[in-house]
This record gives sequence, C-alpha cells and structure tokens, in this order.
Amino acid sequence: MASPSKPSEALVLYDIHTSAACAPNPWKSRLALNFKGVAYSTIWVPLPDITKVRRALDMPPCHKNADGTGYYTLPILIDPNTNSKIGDSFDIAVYLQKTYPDHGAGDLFPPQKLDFIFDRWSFSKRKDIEYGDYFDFDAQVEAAFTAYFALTMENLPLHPATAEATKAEYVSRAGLTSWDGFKMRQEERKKMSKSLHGMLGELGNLFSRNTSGPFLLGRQVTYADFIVGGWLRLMSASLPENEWEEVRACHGGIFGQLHDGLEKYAEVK
Ligand SMILES: N[C@@H](CCC(=O)N[C@@H](CS)C(=O)NCC(=O)O)C(=O)O
Repeated sequence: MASPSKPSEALVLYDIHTSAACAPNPWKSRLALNFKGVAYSTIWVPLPDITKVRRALDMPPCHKNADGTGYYTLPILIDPNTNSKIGDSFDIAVYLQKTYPDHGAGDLFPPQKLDFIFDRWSFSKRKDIEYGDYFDFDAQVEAAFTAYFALTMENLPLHPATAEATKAEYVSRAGLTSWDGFKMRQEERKKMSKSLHGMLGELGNLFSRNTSGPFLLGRQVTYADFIVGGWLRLMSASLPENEWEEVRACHGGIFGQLHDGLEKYAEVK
C-alpha cells in the first residue's frame, strides 16, 4: 500500500444521519481522523439506506444478523490517495496508523495494559493480530455498552427526515409492535442505570491507574480512549440529561473528564 507523507485529497467518512452525531463506531473513526489531523469530509447516510450505500460501494457487511443475512454498518472510510475503502472502525484506525504513522498527534496504539473483561465468554485474546490488545478492548467495551443500549433508545436523536423509517426498522428488529415498546418503566431504568454504573466502575479502574490526566495513559491520548469516548458520545446525545450527568460524575468524574478531554478531537467535519 502506498504511504503518502501528506494526503493531497481529502478522505471521506460515512456516518449515520442523526440530528446530533451519536453513532459510537463512526465516532471512534472521527476521533482517530481528527487525532491524525488528515483532511476529510463526512457523508451522512440515513440508517435505512446503509445497506444500499454499502452495497453500492461494494463493501461486504462485517457482521451477520441472527437469520444469517448481512448486517450492514457504518463507518466506512474512503481514502482516494491510496485508493482504499475500509468498512470497520477498528480496521480504519489500523489503516490510519499504518498509512499516516507520523501524522497529527502520532501513535494511536502505544503499548498499554487493557485488561477490561466484561464478557469472559466471548473474550478472544487476539494476541495473534497486530494491536490485538486494542482489538480485544474494543470488543469488550462494545459488549459492555451494548448491554445498556436500551437506556439510550427512547431519546436517540433521530433525524426528522428519516425518524419514522428508522423507528420502524428498530421496532421490526426487536420484534416489537411499536416504538413505545422501547419505553422503560422507571424502576426498570433505575435498575439498569445502577448496573451501568457498576460496569463503569470496572472500566474506570483502568483509568485510575494513571491519574495525571483524563486518559488511560494520563495525558497521552490513545485509540483506547477513543473506543470508550465513542460510547460516551452516544450517551451524551441520548441519555436523559440527569442520567448523563450521573455518568459524567460517577466514580470520581472519570468519564466526564474523559469526555471533556476528548473534545479537542471531536470536531464534526
Ligand atoms: N464492527 C463494526 C460495527 C459497526 C456498527 O455496529 N455500526 C453501527 C453504528 S455504531 C451501525 O452502522 N448500525 C447500523 C444499523 O443498526 O442498522 C465497526 O466497528 O465498524
């Protein structure tokens, strides 16, 4: 693969069209792109059009639905400078590191201990791949936050133009009859929020090893912070205000400080 020292053409990031950018995996790519300081623009795709857009770009799905059909997702990154198309957030981060190693703030993947395990069953220990520790961390953090996705459903900032089609898609996937089926009873929310805070405590333990800054490595930001930061973006956009404030403040404010520390890399372009 060519390794342009400075990309002459802007890269293109495909993200999901919502009224406030909130999709965690595209967020990881946005944070990584801003960290690398390469020029790019965003194409916003309505959720019901992701399959069509991904197929038109000749990108196979990276996951399967329960019935074996392809589950088409974003982000996708196109880099016209190297004629590359990448359709998975982790692959995008690795691509950026390999292709633009010295750009922007430098190394996305410095060695560090990322021993957060949420789901022992699926923990793969992918030490065989490059940046395997980061890959595992990504998978574990995804499993951890996905377990609490229900808390964000009611208030997802859906784009008005495609809100009804998006709701219909989610309702059908969940086997519900209406969007109201996602509404949680107050006591159910409380119970799930308590459990979320427990999970955040476990994750927060990794952040309390180095207290010199808001990131896992103190003042040095890495892709591992972007992995967590992508999910915090979803929560900041979708949790009711008081619940987001509780997430920010819990465990000594670790997650509020992380979210604020990442603001520097959060410009939406
Ligand atoms: N492994 C993929 C997963 C991407 C993914 O799950 N993307 C979500 C948004 S965060 C998506 O596109 N969802 C589309 C849908 O639910 O229809 C990656 O890391 O890029």
